[in-house]
Amino acid sequence: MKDKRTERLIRREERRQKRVVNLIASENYVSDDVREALASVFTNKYAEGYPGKRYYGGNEISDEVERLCEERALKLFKLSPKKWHANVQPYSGSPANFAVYLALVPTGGKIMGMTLSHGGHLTHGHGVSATGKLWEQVPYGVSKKTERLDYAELLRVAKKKKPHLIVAGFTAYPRKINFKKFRGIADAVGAYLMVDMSHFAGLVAGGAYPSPFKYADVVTTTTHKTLRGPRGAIIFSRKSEIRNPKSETNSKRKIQNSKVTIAQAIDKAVFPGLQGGPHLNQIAAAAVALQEADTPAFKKYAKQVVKNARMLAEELQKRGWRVVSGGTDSHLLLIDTWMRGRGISGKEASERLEKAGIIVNMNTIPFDTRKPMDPSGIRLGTPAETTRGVKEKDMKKIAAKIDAILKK
Ligand code: DSN
Repeated sequence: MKDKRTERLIRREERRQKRVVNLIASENYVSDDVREALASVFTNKYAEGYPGKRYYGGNEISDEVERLCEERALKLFKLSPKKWHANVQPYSGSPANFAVYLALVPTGGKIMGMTLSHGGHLTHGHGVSATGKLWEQVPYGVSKKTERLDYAELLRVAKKKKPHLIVAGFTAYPRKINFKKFRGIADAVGAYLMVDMSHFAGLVAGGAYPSPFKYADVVTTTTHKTLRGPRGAIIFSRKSEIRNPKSETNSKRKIQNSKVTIAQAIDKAVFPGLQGGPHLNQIAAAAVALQEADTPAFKKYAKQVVKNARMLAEELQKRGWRVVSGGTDSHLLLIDTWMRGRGISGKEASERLEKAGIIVNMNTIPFDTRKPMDPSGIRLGTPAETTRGVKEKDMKKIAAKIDAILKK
């Protein structure tokens, strides 16, 4: 590289990534092939529009790569192209979620999403996000007693507030989600069901977590977490007609006419609604990752991710740490490091761990009494270390190390 300064930073980051134990639940290490596609000449090309309908010339190969990515996305999750469409253009998870609301929820309409401090995401309608400014969030959380979803309470909230769209799928909820129950709640109030599977998409692909596709109208996912691809996102949407806007209440803006399908409305919302030209290099890299995920080796990987997370949770529990909800069914766990003042704050815990080469993020726990910038817990995840070949026996050692570092 001619630019030595940037090259040095890249090399330093490469060394840092190799040196540390990475327990950030949303990170992973992509293959050389994914990186090759990401750094390919597709980065030079503009391709506003969709395959076959572009605003620029020279897109015959771009069309092929985007179609390939769409096909592989549907195939990986066993979706019929007659019923489902995959839009592979979203730059990342936030614009993907935003585009869905733009397509399906009238401005000022209601999005029922999990509150951030219980494990939701900013783009599930949080007040500081544009999704909470253009739309109104109907927040829900976990039960105080079980720290798990309480579906009866969710139904009560939905009936009272009548949201236009309900979001299931979280960033810090370690348990399985009952998508069938979410469907029932959405149907009871005539809402769309959107599942944001960004965190656990790779586990769904690998058969290690329930699939939301039977129940959801729309499924969004980033491609860079458990799915182990480049940064980016995909929106899967049904080819069924969008609901009749006449039935919409509390809306300041009517949405599309009822002959439009959910998939068409979402395509329009992504481009030209929200984004410009797609990042074709990112799409090419996602195509590579989707094929990698469609292999027996990836299935094994996904199952190992969950086994590793379970082992980490059990070992930390044995050593006296409180694991939120009592354990995990997925790739992540939340540790209550504060333990009502008997332990240390999440910030101190993450700083101590980082000094010892273990990278985690501080995290609020449900009903946290502390502030988000210095919360009561940390979030741990196993996707990245599992990619490096870590197994349960290694997790036992990592748990022992974490325990020793966090003890007062
Ligand atoms: N920032 C991601 C996470 O860490 O969960 C979500 O977008």
